[in-house]
Amino acid sequence: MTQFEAKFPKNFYWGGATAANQIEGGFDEGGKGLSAADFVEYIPKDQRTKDNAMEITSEQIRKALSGESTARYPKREGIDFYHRYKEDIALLAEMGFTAFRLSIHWARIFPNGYDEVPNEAGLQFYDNVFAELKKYNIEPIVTLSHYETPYGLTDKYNGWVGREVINHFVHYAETVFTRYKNMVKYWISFNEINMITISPFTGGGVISDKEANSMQARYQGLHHQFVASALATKKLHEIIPDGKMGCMLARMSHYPNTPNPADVIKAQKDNQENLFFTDVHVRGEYPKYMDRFFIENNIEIIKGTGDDEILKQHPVDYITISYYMSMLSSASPEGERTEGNLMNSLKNPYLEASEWGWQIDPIGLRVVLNEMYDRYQVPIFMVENGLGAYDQVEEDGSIHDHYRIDYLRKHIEQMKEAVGDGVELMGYLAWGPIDLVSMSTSEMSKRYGFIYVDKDDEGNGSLERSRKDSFYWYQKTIESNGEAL
Ligand code: BGP
Repeated sequence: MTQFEAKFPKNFYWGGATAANQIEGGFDEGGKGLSAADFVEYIPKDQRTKDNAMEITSEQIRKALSGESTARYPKREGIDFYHRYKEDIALLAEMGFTAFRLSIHWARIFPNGYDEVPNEAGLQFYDNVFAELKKYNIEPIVTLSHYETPYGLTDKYNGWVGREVINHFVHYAETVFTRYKNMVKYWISFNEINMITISPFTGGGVISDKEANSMQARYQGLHHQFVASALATKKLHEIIPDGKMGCMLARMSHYPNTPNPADVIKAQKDNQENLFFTDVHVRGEYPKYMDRFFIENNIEIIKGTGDDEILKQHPVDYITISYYMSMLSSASPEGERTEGNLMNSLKNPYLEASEWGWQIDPIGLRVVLNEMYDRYQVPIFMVENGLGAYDQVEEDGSIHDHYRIDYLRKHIEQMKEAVGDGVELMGYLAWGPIDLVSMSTSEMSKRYGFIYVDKDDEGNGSLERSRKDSFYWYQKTIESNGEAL
């Protein structure tokens, strides 16, 4: 047997990924309007489980707007990237980043979402950020909406269930493509587009208790996002000829809990329901297997004239995914479940879990990359992967996050194997390269960063940045193009 050694390609992008609402702060500065993301912190902790999937009620929204309920943790200043972006980008450059994923806060550009004229101060902020990245030759990978539906669109249309939101999104996309056409080549339409079907307010600014049939609202809103993404792709190719549009899926890979065929078909169905999103984005049409799902869930997608043609004519140029864990599918309701936040699944006896119950499966990443590349034959960009963990700051200020290094090393090793298996992989962006506000907990203690930020769950702290052990490890990983792990 010939020894085969997999290697990352020379032009492989290395970096990290963030989201405006989780790093910027500048909550109401520079003309920014309210965003759905600004309300997530008002969702009580006990509502943050897979069953409730972080639903927020119209009453909770009313109390948040009236000031009756104070935020659990003010995301108002995030980690203050809005004022510290130069210092932060210099730290990313010190690690050797060649790419950095961020989102444009839609409500900075169109404060209500439906405004005609863009907010110049908002546009100027991202001019400055992209110029800073360019100084260090760091390629921006820009998400148009990272759970950041402007609240004005919720107020006016109940978010993405309103078909009018398509035009407002396309107007926003056209505005930023035009403004940043010489600065940004790689774009992503919606972060984890599957989220609107799991948590409609987070994923699409939709308040479920305002809709008669929540499942109908979720998948109708999703349809509008599919059409909006395809129309934005059309605009992108017109405005930035070498611009690339990616879709983004939280890949929730499922294994059958046992070899029992009943578990196997359940896993196949669970995987189809997840790959459905990339099927539409890449193949440009709804897959047949979803017809049954829609009938069983009383969903009837109302399409506009020409929607099918738009989807078919404007597929994405590349696929991006987040991958954190794998899950199990079982035909029977029994079985020990993990205690994790959001994605509590059956416990896989072969896997360790993070402190938040997310089951750590590096080989699963190789499985996912192989299956998706084989299914679609378009380049794939890993735009989120990482370990949320409690970090301990030692007396001397050092942070020995060997557990994070171990998690990342194992996933990078498997990615390399996937490249060896023939997968066209564009790059790897670790989630949260600098500690930021957790999406599902709205807290700081679930830390992902190579860079520590002095801020706790109550919002206390100096915001001072410091390098963890993983900072230096990742620096070497990048320098060696993934050889020195
Ligand atoms: C993904 C989101 C990111 C990020 C990540 C980690 O779903 O795209 O925004 O938050 O999850 O999740 P959490 O912050 O809840 O640990």
